[in-house]
Amino acid sequence: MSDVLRFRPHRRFAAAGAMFMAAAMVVTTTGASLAQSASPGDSPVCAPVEPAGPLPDLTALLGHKPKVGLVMKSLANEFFQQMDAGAKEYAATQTDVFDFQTVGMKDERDFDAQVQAVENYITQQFDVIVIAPADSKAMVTPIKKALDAGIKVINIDVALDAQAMADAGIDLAFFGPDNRAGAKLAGDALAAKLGPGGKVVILEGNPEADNANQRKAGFDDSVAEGQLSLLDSRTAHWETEEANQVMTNFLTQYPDIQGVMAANDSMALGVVQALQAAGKAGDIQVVGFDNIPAVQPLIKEGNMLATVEQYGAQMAKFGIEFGLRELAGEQFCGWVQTPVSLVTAAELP
Ligand code: ALL
Repeated sequence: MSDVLRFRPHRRFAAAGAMFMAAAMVVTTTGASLAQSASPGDSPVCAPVEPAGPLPDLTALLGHKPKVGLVMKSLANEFFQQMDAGAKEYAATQTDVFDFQTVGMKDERDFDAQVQAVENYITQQFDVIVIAPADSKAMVTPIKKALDAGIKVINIDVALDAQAMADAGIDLAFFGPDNRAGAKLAGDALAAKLGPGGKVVILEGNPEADNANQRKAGFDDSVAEGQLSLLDSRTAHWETEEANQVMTNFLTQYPDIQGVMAANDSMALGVVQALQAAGKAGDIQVVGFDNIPAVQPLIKEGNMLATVEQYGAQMAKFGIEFGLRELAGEQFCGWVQTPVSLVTAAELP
């Protein structure tokens, strides 16, 4: 598994086409390597990803042992179960450095639970909140409240909306993958399998989440480049059961579907269930995103073509680590890019 993170300059400078400078490899306290590319346009307040040295004694610095809280999305989703387990495992090795708590949502649209979780961490005077926002715009307000209370907030997995942040007067770094490029890896695998003219549908994630929109854009890139024929694209809100229903309807509406691109594996599971019910599993190609344990047998048996690994547990661990460094006085900005990789039967044991 690759632990490489890439540091990209701030989006506004990246958009302006700033030149990347030489990359430097460093090793973090989690033992993973980071690649940093600095841009001449970077704001001087942006700390380099490369750690300047070991962390100071945070308990002595703050006068108390820091409290770090992780806010995730649906704990019914294996992606977040793995993130939860990985983050707790890491925190258990650092109990002398910080105290740790995690919280998730009961399902993918339980948005209020996220707002409540942030509020609770503010009330309990947490020092760091690491959060995968369920809604890129709506979560800006509670996050601003946490920042105003002096809490360091680390945005992982789903980028906050740039305009909503600008409107609120905040500018947080994003620690997460290139979702568009990741989705294109899966889409390209499907395009290669079907060839030009292949008839496909897309199942999208929650439209409120930036990563759902990025993945849709990546699938669209594969459709255009691979000259696929896109029959339809609808959201199933990241959920298995809803994807099952949407796919069942698609099969009636478009009996000649050849391939499905699902923006996460929870939805790919629902797609495969619908295909199994229709006796079409294995005949219609399915790609997903996350590499959760539940899809691996499906890929090995040929009921799914591919998925995308995005190293969720590592993402949370890096989020915690960068949060602690912010407590020690560093300030990050821009996009610290975490890795993605394609997983097919060839990559599975
Ligand atoms: C995203 C994650 C996963 C996940 C989805 C559902 O933020 O990156 O792909 O499956 O949320 O909540």
